[in-house]
Amino acid sequence: MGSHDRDRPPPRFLLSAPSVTQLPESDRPEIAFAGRSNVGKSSVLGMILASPKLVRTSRTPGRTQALNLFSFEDRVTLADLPGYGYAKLPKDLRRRLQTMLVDYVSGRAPLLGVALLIDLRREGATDDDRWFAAKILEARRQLLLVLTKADLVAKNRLLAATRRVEADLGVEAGVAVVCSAKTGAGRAELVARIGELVAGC
Ligand SMILES: Nc1nc2c(ncn2[C@@H]2O[C@H](COP(=O)(O)OP(=O)(O)O)[C@@H](O)[C@H]2O)c(=O)[nH]1
Ligand SMILES: [Mg+2]
Repeated sequence: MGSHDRDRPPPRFLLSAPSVTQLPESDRPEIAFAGRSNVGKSSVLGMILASPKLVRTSRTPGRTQALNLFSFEDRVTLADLPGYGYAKLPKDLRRRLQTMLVDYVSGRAPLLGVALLIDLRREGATDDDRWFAAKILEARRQLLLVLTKADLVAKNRLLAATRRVEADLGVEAGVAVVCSAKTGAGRAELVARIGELVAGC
């Protein structure tokens, strides 16, 4: 899978569902993008699809409260999930979104794996990130660790920040993909890793 060339089907917005039960059944492999509010989920998705305008991004955290599905190269579905960990949302809404995320990772039949995004500037994972990583593994989905906003971190901090997140989540050093939706860094590797997940299913 590569960038969308002449002979590749263009990426498409499929649908937005307010809850897991309203998602249509699908026999296409699905990969979801999860992480704290504002971490860059929609931006990374726009970068992968090579179509930023297709995916809504926002400066205001807590905006996406639905499950948004996109078709990538007509053979995999990519899902933009609501963010977690945004303290300013009302408590009952936060709880509802958490339940929705857990229902999705544990119950969505075509779900192959989850890209868990973490902002490199934090130089580590939060309790929320560890909570969700555990849910992904409990549900026996593949975990793809994606570190975002590399353009905002000094080059001499990148490696330490990456190893710190990997250690915080208890994954092997070197598994994370470092990327920047701003510069496009990491896109080829992300697309390749998605291709590997889909090929291995
Ligand atoms: N500099 C920089 N800003 C980014 C990057 N990715 C996302 N952003 C910005 O971070 C904010 C949140 O991004 P968004 O994709 O909406 O995050 P989401 O809430 O996780 O979907 C927006 O203002 C984006 O423009 C990146 O790689 N570099
Ligand atoms: Mg978003």
